[in-house]
Amino acid sequence: MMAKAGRVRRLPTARASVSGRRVVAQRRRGDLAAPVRVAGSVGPRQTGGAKDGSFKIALDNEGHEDFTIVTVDVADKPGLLTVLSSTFHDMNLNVEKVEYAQGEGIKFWVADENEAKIEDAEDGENIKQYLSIVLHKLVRGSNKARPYAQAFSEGADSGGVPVEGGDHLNRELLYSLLDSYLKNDVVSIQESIVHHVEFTLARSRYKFDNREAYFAAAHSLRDRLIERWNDTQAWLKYKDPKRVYYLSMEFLMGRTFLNALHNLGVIAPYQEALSGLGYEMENVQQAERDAALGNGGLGRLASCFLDSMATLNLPAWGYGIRYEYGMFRQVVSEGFQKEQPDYWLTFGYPWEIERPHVTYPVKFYGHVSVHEEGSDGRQNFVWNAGEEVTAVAYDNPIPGFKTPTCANLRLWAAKPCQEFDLEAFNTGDYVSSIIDKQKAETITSVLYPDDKTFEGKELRLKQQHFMVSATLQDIVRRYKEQHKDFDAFPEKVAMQLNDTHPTLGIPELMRILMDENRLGWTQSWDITTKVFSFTNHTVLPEALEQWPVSLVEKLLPRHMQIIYDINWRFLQELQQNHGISGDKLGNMSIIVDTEYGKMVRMAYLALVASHTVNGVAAMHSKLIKETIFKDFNAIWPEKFQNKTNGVTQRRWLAQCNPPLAKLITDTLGTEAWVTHLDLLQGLREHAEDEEFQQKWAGVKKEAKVKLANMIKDLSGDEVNMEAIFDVQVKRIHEYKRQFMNILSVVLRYDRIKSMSPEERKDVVPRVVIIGGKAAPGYDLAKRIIKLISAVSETVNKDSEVGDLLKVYFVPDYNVSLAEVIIPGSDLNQQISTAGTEASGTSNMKFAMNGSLIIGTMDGANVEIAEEIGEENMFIFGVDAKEVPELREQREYLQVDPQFQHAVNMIKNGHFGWNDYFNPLIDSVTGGRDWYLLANDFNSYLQAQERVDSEWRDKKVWLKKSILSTAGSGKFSSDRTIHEYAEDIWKVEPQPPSPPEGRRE
Ligand code: NBG
Repeated sequence: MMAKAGRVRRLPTARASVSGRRVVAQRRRGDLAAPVRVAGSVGPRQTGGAKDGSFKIALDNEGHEDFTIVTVDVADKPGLLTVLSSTFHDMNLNVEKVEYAQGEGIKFWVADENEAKIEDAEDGENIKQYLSIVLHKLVRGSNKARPYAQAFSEGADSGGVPVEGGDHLNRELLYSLLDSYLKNDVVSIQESIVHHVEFTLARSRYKFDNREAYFAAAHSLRDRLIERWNDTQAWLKYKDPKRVYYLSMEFLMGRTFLNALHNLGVIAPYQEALSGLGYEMENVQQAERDAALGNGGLGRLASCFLDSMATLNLPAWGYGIRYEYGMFRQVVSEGFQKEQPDYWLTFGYPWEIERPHVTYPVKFYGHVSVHEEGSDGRQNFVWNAGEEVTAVAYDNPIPGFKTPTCANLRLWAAKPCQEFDLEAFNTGDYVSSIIDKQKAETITSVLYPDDKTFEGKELRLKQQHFMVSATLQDIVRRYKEQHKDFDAFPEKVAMQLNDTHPTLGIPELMRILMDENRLGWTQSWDITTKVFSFTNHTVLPEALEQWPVSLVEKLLPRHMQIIYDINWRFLQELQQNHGISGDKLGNMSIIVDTEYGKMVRMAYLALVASHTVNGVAAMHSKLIKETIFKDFNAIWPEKFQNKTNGVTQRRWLAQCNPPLAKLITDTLGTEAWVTHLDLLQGLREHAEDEEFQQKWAGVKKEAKVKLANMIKDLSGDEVNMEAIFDVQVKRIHEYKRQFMNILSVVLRYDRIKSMSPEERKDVVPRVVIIGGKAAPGYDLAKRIIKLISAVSETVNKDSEVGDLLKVYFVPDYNVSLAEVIIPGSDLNQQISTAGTEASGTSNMKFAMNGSLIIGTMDGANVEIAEEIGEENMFIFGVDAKEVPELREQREYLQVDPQFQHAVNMIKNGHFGWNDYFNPLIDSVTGGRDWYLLANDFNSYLQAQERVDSEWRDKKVWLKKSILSTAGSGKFSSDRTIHEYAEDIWKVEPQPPSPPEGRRE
C-alpha cells in the first residue's frame, strides 16, 4: 500500500539538524561536488528489526532503471522524513520519490547530481554511514529530561557574586534549549570530542595527536561533569542542608580521566568513540599529567575522601590551593635524587573551571586600630592591612560513582589585587609597580615538598592564611545569601581541618564574625567551637607546627590578638573549672616560650577550638590520647574520636585493576562491592577453591606483566615473572625504615653469593622494588636513595645472582605509578617502627589488590590484621608499648650479628660510596638507632624467611592473597566518611532528586 508518495527535489530545509546541533559529517562549503565521504568507522548496529532504538539501511540498484532505492527501516518519529530528506540533500543527492512501504520501511528513490544512480560501492557505504550517524542520533542515546535547571533556575550556585537582573530573559526558550542531558551514545561522544578538537583546542579535526585527543575527550567529559555539578549545586542551594567543608593544604588527585569515565559509567562508549576515531584509550589516558598537589598519604587521603563524599551524596566541598608547581619531579641520576619543578599546567588543566568572578581579597601585614563604637562602648577592631592579594576560585568537579551527585573541589589561586594601592602607579615608576604586584602570585606558586618536617617559612604561613581566608569568606558569603543572621550557622556548616595546616581558619572565622559582622566574642566563640573539627595525622614531634609569635604578629596582627585572647580565656578556664595551675598550665598553653622565642602551638589551638579531634587509626587515636594530647584528653575525653583511614576502591581496585575487579564481580555475582566494599567478604568461601585460585593467579599475572613492562621501560631488564614482586613505595623517611629493607636485601645478596650452584636452586627469586621521594632538605633520606641505587647496581649486574635477586629504585613515584605498581605486587612492606606510622594507606590498597603485607604492628596494620587474620600476613617486630623502654636501652643492645654484617658490607665499600654512606651507618649504630632497626632486624629476617617458604606452596600463597582482598572491606574511605558524617559532621546524604510535581 502506498501511504504517501511525492516527487521531491531539493528540499527547502537547510540541513539535517538534530537537537539543534549539526551532524558530524556535515559537508563543508566548496566540497559540494565531491563524492560523499564520511569520516570515522561508525556503522549501524543491525539488530534486524525496526523496533525503537534500531534501524536498517539498504541500497538497491536493481529495482529501478534511473534511481537507486534507499530503504530505511526505522520506527517512525515526528520529523523523521524531514530529517532524512534533508540528509540526502546534504549529501548532494536528489530525492525523486518517497514511499512508506509496509514491513520494509521508508523508501527513497535517489540519484546524484548528474542524475545517475549510486553505483560506486564506496559511495554506497558512505551514504549508509552518513545516514546511520543521523539515525543514531535520532533513535539512540539517553535523552533524559533535565529537571533541575528549570526548577531551580535561580539556584545554580557558581559560588560567586549573585548575577544581577535576568528579568528580561526568555526563560521558556532558555529551558527548552537545554532541557535534556548530553547523550552518551558513541556518535554523540565522537561529535563532542571532534567539536572540542576544533573549537576548544582550535586544532584540525583531521589531524590531532594523542595528547589533543586526550584534551578534547577530557573537555567533552567535563561538559558532562558540569551538568551534574550544576544540578547538584542547584539542588543543594534549594534544600539548604548542613554542609561539610574539607579544608586541606594538600589534595593528591593523580589523573582524572579514567576516574571520571568510570564514575559516570561511560568507559565503554568513550573507548568505542575514541577507537572509532582511531585512538587507543590506553594511549590517550597516558597523555594526562598527574595533579600532584600533595606530598603523600595525607594529601591522597583528602582526594579519596572527596570521591567518597560525592559517592555518598554528601553535601560536601573540598577547599585547597591551586599550586602552580605541584610535588617536584624526582629524577635519579647516578643514584642521586634531583628535584625538578612540576609545572603541571603547561598545557592547561582541562578539568578545572576558572571562576574569574569568584574572588576575595586576602590581607596581610599592617596594623590593627581600635575604635569605640556605639553607646555601649563596644570596641571595634579594624585591620589596616599592608598588603592585599586576590584569591580566585578554580572549581574541580568531583563525580560520585554512579550517582547524580557531583561535589566540588575549590582551589584558590593568588592574583594581584585590582583596587589596592592604585597610588603606586601614579608615582612614576609604572613598570616596577606592576612587577611589585606580580609578587602576589608567588603565594600559590609552589607546594612545600616537606613531608613531616615543620619549617617555619613565612611564605608557608602566608599560604595557609591565604587558603583559609578565601575559604572562610566564601563559606560565610554562601551562608549569608540564605540567612539573615548567624544563629543557624552551626546547623548549616561543618569544617574539617586536615591536620593543623588550616588552623588559622579558627582566628579568621572569629575575626570575620566579630570585626566584619559585629558579633560579640561569646557568640563568635560559641559558633566557632561548634563548626570546627580537627584530624591529627602524626605523633612525630618534628611534624608538629609551631609558628613564632613574632612572625604571626607581623603577618597577621589581628589574628595574633585573637589567638592571645583565645589562649587567655582557655587558661582561665583551666584554672577555674579544672583546677590546673603551675607547670601543667604552661604545658597546655597555646603559646609557649622556647629557646627560639614564643611560639604558637597550632595543634593546641585546633584542639581548643574544635568540638572533635580524631586520629586516623585505632592505635594512633589511642596514642595521641596517651602522648601528645594527654593533658587535653584528661579534661575533654569526649572530644577524642578515632576514624580509621580508608581508600576509595573505585580508583584503587575497580579502575586500576580491571581484571581483578571483573573476577570479583563475576564471583560475587554483583558489582555492588564498588560501593559496598564489605561484600568482599564473600570471596572468603572461594579462598581454597582450586579453580578460583587459578583464575586469581591469572589476574595477578596480568597485573605483574604490566609492572614488569614498567621495569623494562625503566631498566631494559626482563624480570623473572616467577619471582616474588616485593614492593615498598612511600615517602623516604627514617621511621619508615627503607634502610632496614635494603639491609635485608644486602644480606640476601650475600647469602646467595656464598651458596653453591646446587643450593641456589632452592632460592626463591625476588624482584625488590622501592620507590619514593625524599624531602629536598632531608639529607639522610637522600642518602638512603643513593644506597638503594648502589645496591641495585651491584646486585643487578652480578651474573652469579642472575634472576634470583633484582633490585630496582623506581623514580618519581606518584599516584599514576602506584596504580600500576600496587596491583602488580605480591608482597608489600609496611615496616615502620611501631608507634610511628599514624595509619598508612597504601597498606590498604595493597591488601585490596591481593598483595601480602610484611609489616609491624603499627598504624592501620593492626586493624588490617584483625580483618584479614594475622596468619595471612607476615607480622614481626617489637610492640609500640615496648618502644620507649627499648629506646632508653638502645646503647646496651646486643646487636644481631646479621645486622652487623650487613652494615659492615656497606661500611667496607661493597657497594662503593662508603664515605657517603657513613652518616647513614652512624644513624643506626653506636647507640643512636632511634627507629630501632637493630632491635627489629632479626624478627624481620624471620618474617622474610616465612615469606619465602610460603611462596613455595602456591596454594597457600594464593589462599592468603584471596583472603587479603576478602578482608579489606573495612578499609574503604566510604566507611570512613560515613563515620565522619555521622559522628562528627552530622551531615546527611542529599542525593539530588527531581523536584516534586516536576516532570522527570
Ligand atoms: C600521614 C601519616 C600516615 C597517614 C596519613 C593519612 C602526615 C602528617 N601524616 O600514616 O604519616 O596514613 O597521614 O592520615 O602526613
